[in-house]
Amino acid sequence: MTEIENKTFPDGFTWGAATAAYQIEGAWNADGKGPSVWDAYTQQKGKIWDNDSGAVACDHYHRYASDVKLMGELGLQAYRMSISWPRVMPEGTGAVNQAGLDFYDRLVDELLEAGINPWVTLFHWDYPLALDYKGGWLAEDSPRWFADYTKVIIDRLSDRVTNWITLNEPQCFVGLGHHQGTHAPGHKLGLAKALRVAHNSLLAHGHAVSVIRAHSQLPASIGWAPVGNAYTPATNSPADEAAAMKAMGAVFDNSLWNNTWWADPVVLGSYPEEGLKLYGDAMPKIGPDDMAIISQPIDFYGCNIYTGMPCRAGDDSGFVDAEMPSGSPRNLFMWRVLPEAIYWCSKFLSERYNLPIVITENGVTCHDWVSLDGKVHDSQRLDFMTRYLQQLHRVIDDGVDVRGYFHWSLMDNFEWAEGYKHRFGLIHVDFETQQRTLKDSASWYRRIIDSNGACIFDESPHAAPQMVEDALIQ
Ligand code: GCO
Repeated sequence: MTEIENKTFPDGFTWGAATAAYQIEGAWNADGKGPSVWDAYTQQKGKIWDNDSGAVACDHYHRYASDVKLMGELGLQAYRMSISWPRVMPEGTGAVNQAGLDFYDRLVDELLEAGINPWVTLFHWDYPLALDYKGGWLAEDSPRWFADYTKVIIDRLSDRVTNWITLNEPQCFVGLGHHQGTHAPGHKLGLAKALRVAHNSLLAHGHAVSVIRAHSQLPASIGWAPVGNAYTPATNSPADEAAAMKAMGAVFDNSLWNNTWWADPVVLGSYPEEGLKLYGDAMPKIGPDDMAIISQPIDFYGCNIYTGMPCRAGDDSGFVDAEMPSGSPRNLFMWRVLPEAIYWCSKFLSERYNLPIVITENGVTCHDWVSLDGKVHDSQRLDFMTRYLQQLHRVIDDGVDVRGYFHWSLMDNFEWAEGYKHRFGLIHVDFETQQRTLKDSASWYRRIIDSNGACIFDESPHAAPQMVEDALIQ
């Protein structure tokens, strides 16, 4: 890397960590909560690794106060959390469960008291089961159901919460949940119906943006958090760089894994031509006002970036996958560890959509356990974070407006179809005893936050745990 002039991140840059309700809360049927599609899906044998579920998970519902204290020890400025729709509206529509709302009320207060800014995701996949029985995201009413739920949340929390994220990774809950059928609710719909689900979820996003704008008690900042589908150029030749950009704008046949099918409607107000051609007859009917509803202006583009796909220029000015050397680094999911993914994807999204970017998730799953010395030495996570943040700094240096970074995840949690196989946390959780242990990466992240990122260029991540421990003891 060439000499860096300004090593810190921009003033006001937000440093946070993220979680999602179903992955940490547990208390799946406490205090009037209704079941979600994940509660039902995890009860079917053979769907989840080790047949596990989020019924207890990190028991955060009961331990939120001590968890917020740990966030304080980490020095977090912001915390991205999600709300469980069926905890608040057990049937998905109609009756509101006050006890469920009270939980989020207490959590938000606790965060604010600790000086941590809550960023609230309205939908991170735990859809009310009762609504799935009524047709779920395929139903014509589904966008309105989401708008009504959003109104309940805004009425209750928008006197304190100002940062809102509508949907998390529609590519996943539509693609995996409604097309491939490997996530809840496990529907294997054909492409035409899956595209209808996609369209309804985009309408739901648009309605939610309008509801937040109309009813928020404080000025709101609104975004969403799709997957950042990253491609990186195999070499630094202009042709390969153009190929990577092209790949990030592409739509692929019979697949919902792309950036633009989702984001073009939301930001630009129309589906990408390439997708319209590819999907052809499978396209849902689009109502006359739909695109205007979907493209309500948002304030930031949140995106979740973990991995990427190297590619190079093809013969026909297109792109082709590029081989990586055998044995190149991968995480436990076998996703490539590719720090440049965060550089190229942020660059692409910023050029195409011209919105401030917030990295709403980035992290790595490693083999973490509590060592004989009682600590968790997750050195690969420290290294991963340092490399990705260096690339994020690089893209900011190139002029891209990136406003924040949320590490996934605050703590080890229920990793969807993978159960508890994968640990993504800065905090280790013993799921038997619910004992929390700050990993070495938690200390390094604290150091990063305290130095506004500068330490990633001139300190060794591996010295950080001891340094922070010494500082805390003094
Ligand atoms: C997702 C979700 C998170 C995951 C994380 C690691 O991206 O799938 O937003 O809930 O846990 O991404 O896979």
